[in-house]
Amino acid sequence: MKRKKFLSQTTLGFAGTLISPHIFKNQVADKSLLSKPDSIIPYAISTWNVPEANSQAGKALEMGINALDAAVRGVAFEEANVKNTTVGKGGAPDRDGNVTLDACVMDHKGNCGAVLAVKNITHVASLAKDVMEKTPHVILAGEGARKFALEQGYTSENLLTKESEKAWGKWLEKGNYKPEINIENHDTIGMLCCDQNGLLSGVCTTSGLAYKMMGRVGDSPIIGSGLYIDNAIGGAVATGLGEEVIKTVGSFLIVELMRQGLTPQESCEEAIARIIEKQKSKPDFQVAYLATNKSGEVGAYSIYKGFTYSQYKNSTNQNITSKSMY
Ligand code: SD4
Repeated sequence: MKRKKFLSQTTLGFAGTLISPHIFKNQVADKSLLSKPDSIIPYAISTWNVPEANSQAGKALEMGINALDAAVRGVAFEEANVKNTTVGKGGAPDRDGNVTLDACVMDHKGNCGAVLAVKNITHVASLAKDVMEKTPHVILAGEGARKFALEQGYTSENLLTKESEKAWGKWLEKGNYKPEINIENHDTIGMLCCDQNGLLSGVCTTSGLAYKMMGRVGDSPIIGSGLYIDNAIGGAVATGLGEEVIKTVGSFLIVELMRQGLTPQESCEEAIARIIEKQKSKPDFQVAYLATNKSGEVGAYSIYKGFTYSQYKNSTNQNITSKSMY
């Protein structure tokens, strides 16, 4: 659907919400979205080319593991992969040399958990799940999250590898900080899983932007920004410059657009358009979205080309190139 046409159509919808909060509820009452199809093919999709992580999640789903556990299991592979400098152990440090990790999870019931700026703990997605399941809270940050992890039996580790320390030392020679358009193979992992019961859950895990200011937290652990799930509708995840995702509450926006009837692809494109329309000139940053709906359709879109996503379905993992605005 063309953006102009979409906007004119939804104006009525937005006005409608003010008068009647039930207007979208009625749209969700579309039986095809709510009823359980006869045969459900489980699938896992992840931002970037992460074949091992995505396949591990996909295989877990095929074994009958639920969507949330499968996603946490899948991303754990990259969290432990020291060659991946954007997630988990081996993640790039902040400008003061601290590796701090962010993660969140959300399940099909709308339960969620998150940890922000955690030091010394590798498996922060699992820790976010523990926050969700074992505390009365949604978010634990910094030292409190680390302390909780140790109480739960997580191992304290030095997350700064020799390689990332060396790269940080090189960065310090100039110390110029500018978020770079990312066309790497690896980055923040946002993973969405649909299990054999047709239930959706998601996870987002990252070390955030390389050489960020100490204490900086991006979109990845913020429910609604880096990840959002509504099991009646679908789910979305984000990667790229978190500040821009937060300003437009990107993942929540995508799920709400799908609720109004847009496909995952149209919703991702509209969410990117919302970011771009606020820019005075062509942006010098990258943002990418990945989304799925209850029919199993998948959409992906980024500002600049270079974004790919992994999809595991029917025992096959593929790396798929996303469409982009530029
Ligand atoms: C952040 N969104 O901390 C993350 C980083 C990222 O691709 O996804 N980079 O802003």
